[in-house]
Amino acid sequence: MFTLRRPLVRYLLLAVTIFGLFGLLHVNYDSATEYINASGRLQTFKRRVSYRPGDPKPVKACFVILARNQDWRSLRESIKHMEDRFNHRFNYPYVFLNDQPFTDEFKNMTQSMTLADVHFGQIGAEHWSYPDYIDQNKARESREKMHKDGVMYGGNESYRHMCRFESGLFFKHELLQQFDFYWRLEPGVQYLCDINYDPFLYMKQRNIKYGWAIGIYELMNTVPTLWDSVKKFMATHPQLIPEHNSLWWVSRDNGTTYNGCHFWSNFEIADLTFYRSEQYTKFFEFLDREGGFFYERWGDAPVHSIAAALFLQKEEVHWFNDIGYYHPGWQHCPTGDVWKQNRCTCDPNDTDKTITAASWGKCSREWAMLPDTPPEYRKARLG
Ligand SMILES: Nc1nc2c(ncn2[C@@H]2O[C@H](COP(=O)(O)OP(=O)(O)OP(=O)(O)O)[C@@H](O)[C@H]2O)c(=O)[nH]1
Ligand SMILES: *[C@@H]1O[C@H](CO)[C@@H](O)[C@H](O)[C@H]1NC(C)=O
Ligand SMILES: *[C@@H]1O[C@H](CO)[C@@H](O)[C@H](O)[C@H]1NC(C)=O
Ligand SMILES: *[C@@H]1O[C@H](CO)[C@@H](O)[C@H](O)[C@H]1NC(C)=O
Ligand SMILES: *[C@@H]1O[C@H](CO)[C@@H](O)[C@H](O)[C@H]1NC(C)=O
Ligand SMILES: *[C@@H]1O[C@H](CO)[C@@H](O)[C@H](O)[C@H]1NC(C)=O
Ligand SMILES: [Mg+2]
Repeated sequence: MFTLRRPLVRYLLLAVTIFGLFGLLHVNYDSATEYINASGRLQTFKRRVSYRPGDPKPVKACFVILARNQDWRSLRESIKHMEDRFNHRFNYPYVFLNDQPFTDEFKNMTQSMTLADVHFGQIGAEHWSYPDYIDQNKARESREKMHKDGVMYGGNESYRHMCRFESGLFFKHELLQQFDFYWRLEPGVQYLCDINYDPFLYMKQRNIKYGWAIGIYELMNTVPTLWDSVKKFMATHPQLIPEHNSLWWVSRDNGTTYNGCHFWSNFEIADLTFYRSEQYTKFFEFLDREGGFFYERWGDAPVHSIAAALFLQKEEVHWFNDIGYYHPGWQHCPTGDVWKQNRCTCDPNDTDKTITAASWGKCSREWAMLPDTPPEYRKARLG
């Protein structure tokens, strides 16, 4: 009798201990779900209560960080902001990518900033090198000329591989295959307001493919012939372009010229099915063949943005107007009740920093003027 009960007691104790540990973790994270609301009162965040190890996430999503080993210091700043303002409640994993192997120092110094899962991946040479049809002498000469002409990053070779990778290749990395959505994070950025809900879920539920915070003009001397190539693509692939798209935002003359507007892709939340689509794949392959990633200095921001304008309807693109965000150069800062409620620390009236308060923010402001898609043409389920 006695010998029979003993193991049972042991198992019970073990079970109680394990559940107790989970319970402790649960309580710890739970306490972080309180926030000060607009009336200055402590309120409990009710949407997603807390994280426990092993909990399924509502969306298969991650942060993607392209970085060099020496970037760990400024990345700690970015991750700290992301965790404090958002991710300590949601624990979405981080995927770090690099064309070089990550050092132990980089891994330690970034991993220790979050409780979420982290993955470190190296980019294969085939995604960070010259396609065989690129004339590397011509590419070098054009870098020298652009450098002489004072084009920003005009003489920079690695910057071009970075832009090409971010334009059409990052989502092909093996580590990203398990994810449906991603949020791009860069070194040295700041999140300036609390984010009390899940932007991934917000997008998924509304069939939104692309989310942005800052819209801005491009330096046109980095993309002198990009629009010529886009026009060639439009002419040769009309079947890929829906009738009611967002073209107006990037071209006010029905496709004749590019006005330079683009979403500043250092902040970007996207449904990866957009990038993995036949439309986007053909678009990137076409542009890659045109050579402008190397003979000019095409950025991933105008490439993503023009694709969104061509292939997506207004309702499939979302301005996260409520997310306060700073990348060196500019910030987006919400106003009014959102500013108060989300405990923003930025100044929306600072015309030197806040994009919508400055003349360079015309692109952001004009997004609201883009006509709604007529209901009978809408692809998006709004809800
Ligand atoms: N692994 C790797 N990452 C890079 C390289 N160049 C840039 N990156 C990353 O690519 C992203 C964009 O590069 P940035 O240097 O931030 O370019 P930018 O945002 O246009 O310009 P600034 O932030 O103003 O310098 C960042 O996440 C960088 O860490 C590179 O050569 N190798
Ligand atoms: C703030 O929270 C209190 C409870 O702590 C609640 O009574 C009040 O309605 C909330 N105010 C707003 C604006 O949400
Ligand atoms: C990184 O962390 C590991 C494990 O904790 C440790 O052994 C190693 O010395 C650390 N390396 C650096 C460069 O910090
Ligand atoms: C190239 O651009 C990167 C930014 O992506 C910068 O950190 C680096 O110093 C530049 N290199 C040169 C040689 O200008
Ligand atoms: C815009 O351009 C398209 C294709 O070039 C053409 O079919 C359409 O009629 C034009 N619309 C207007 C308003 O000019
Ligand atoms: C910005 O300016 C407006 C108009 O002057 C003012 O009402 C508002 O309080 C200011 N916002 C902040 C956060 O300072
Ligand atoms: Mg940057």
